[in-house]
Amino acid sequence: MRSQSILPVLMAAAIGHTVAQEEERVTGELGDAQIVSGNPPGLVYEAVLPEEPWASGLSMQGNVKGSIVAASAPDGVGVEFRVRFSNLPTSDGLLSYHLHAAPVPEDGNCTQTLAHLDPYIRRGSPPCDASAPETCEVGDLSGKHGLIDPAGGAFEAVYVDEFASLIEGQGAFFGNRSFVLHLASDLTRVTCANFVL
Ligand SMILES: *[C@@H]1O[C@H](CO)[C@@H](O)[C@H](O)[C@H]1NC(C)=O
Ligand SMILES: *[C@@H]1O[C@H](CO)[C@@H](O)[C@H](O)[C@H]1NC(C)=O
Ligand SMILES: [Cu+2]
Repeated sequence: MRSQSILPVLMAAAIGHTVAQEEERVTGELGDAQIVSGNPPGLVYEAVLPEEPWASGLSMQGNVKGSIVAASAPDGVGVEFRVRFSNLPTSDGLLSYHLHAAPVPEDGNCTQTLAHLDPYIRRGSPPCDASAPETCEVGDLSGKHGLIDPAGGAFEAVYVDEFASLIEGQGAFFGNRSFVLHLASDLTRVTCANFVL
């Protein structure tokens, strides 16, 4: 008897959930990001954070150290990212990081890297749904693969992003661009670096 009375409630809840998810699906003006296959085997780019802080009023003990190594995935489908940061600021909450559209200029100014790498014109708001990464900005690495909890001061992650490209000429190509590390709370740009082959 009990199960009979509860079943309609469960069904209604499930249907309501599905409808809500469909209504909220936000993707790019040019549609979902396409999975990139054919990334050339053995190709490796690296972005190493600078020694000198690009500081923006943060009370940091020296600069964040670290790098992102980006290599073609073994099967060519997407790019494998190896992310390592240390000396992270521990008093400003979570951190985010993204591939940005423009490179860092000579003077190290992270503002000049412009916005996220976003070839499908999705934009950063509302936040990316990590369970549907094809709907996210290609450059929103922490949106798709996780924010940084700086507790302990260090962070490491290894993952494949299927939508990033190491094929020159494609919109999702980032080998001539940069990444930026931000405070997740207000998007303050903490530090940034260029990818180099
Ligand atoms: C960095 O670039 C931005 C945008 O061009 C500019 O407003 C800002 O003054 C620059 N900051 C520094 C420290 O040069
Ligand atoms: C980087 O390369 C892409 C594709 O090859 C190109 O469209 C873009 O303009 C380049 N960006 C910069 C900042 O050089
Ligand atoms: Cu960013």
